Amino acid sequence: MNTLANFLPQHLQQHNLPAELGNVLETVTAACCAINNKVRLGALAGVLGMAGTGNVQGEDQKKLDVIANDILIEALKNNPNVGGLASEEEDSFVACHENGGYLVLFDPLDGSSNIDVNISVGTIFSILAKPEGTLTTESFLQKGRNQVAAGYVLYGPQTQLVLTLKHGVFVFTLNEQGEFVETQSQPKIAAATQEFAVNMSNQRHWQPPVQQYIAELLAGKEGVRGKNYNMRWVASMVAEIHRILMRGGVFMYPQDKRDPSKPGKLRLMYEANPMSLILEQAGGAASNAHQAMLDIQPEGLHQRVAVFMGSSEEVAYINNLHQND
Ligand code: AHM
Ligand code: MG
Repeated sequence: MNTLANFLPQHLQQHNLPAELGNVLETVTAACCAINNKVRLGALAGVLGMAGTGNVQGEDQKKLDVIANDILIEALKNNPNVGGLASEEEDSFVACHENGGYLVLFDPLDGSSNIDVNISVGTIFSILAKPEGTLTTESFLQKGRNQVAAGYVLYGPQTQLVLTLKHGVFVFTLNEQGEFVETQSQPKIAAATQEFAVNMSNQRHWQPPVQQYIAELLAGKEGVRGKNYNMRWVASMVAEIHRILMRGGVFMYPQDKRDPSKPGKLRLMYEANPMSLILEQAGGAASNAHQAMLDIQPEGLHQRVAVFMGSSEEVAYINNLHQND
C-alpha cells in the first residue's frame, strides 16, 4: 500500500517534476485533513450553520466555508514555495512569499448547500506556476492547460483525494492514521455513457441547444439517442465528478437566460479548470460547449463559465449541438 508521502517523491522523480511542487501538494492535502476533521464532527464541533457573512460573489457563507478557507490560507501562507493564492471566499488574491514558485487556487468547501444536511462536500484545488515578476491578478489568469497539478478531496462516506500532476490520475483514501493511501491508479472514463447530471429545475431557462440535448436524453430508447439514460444530481460538484470518474457520465451546469452577465454558475479558475484537467487525464472531456475548458483564456479570478464535462462522446455531442449557436 503506497501512502501519499511515498507516492509523491516517487512520482515527482519518475516524471522529472520539482520537489517544491510536491511540498505545496503536501501542504494542501494536510490542510484538507484538518478540514476533514471539522466536517466529520459537524454539530459536535459547532461548525454547522451560517457564518452570517457573504463572499464577493454575493453568496451567503456557511461557517464551514469560512473555517475551511482559513485553514487553507493559514497553511499555504506558511509554505515558502507558495507565491500567492486565490479562493472562492476571498475578493482578490492573497500574496504569500515573494520567492514562492507556485500559485494555489481553491474552492475551500464546494457544495456548501449540502453541509448542514450531511451530504458529501469537497475541496477543489488548482496549482499554477507563478510567472516571473510582481504578483498581480494577471499572474493567476492562465489557461487551465497551464495547471501543473489539480485535485480534489471528497468528504464523503470515505474521505478521498484525487490528484493529477498531468501524468494520469491517482486516488487515495484517508486511513485511520490520517494518511492518504493510494487505492486506485489511473481510472479511465469510458467514452460512452447512459448517465447525466444536471439541475433540471433550471430547464425553462436553458438555451435551445441544451433544451434539445436533454429532451433527446429523456426520450430514451425511442428517441434519436437510441438508449435510456439515468439521472443523478447531488448538488456537490466534487461528488458528481467523482461518480463520473468512477463509472462514467456527463455533468453539466449550462448558462441560462436569467442573468446574461453570468455565463454559468460554476467558476472557471477553481472549479471547472481543475476538474477538467482531472477528467481529461482520465480520458474524458470538458468544454463550455464552444471550446475546450482548458483552452479558455481567463479574464477574472471569479469568472463563471458554462460547464459540460465527463464522457467524451457526450461532450462532443453537446459541442456539436452548439455549433451554429
Ligand atoms: P458552491 O461553490 O457555492 O458550493 O456552489 C457550487 C455548487 C456545485 O458543487 C454544484 O454542482 C452546484 O453548485 C449545485 O447547484 P444547484 O444548487 O443549482 O443545484
Ligand atoms: Mg464551489
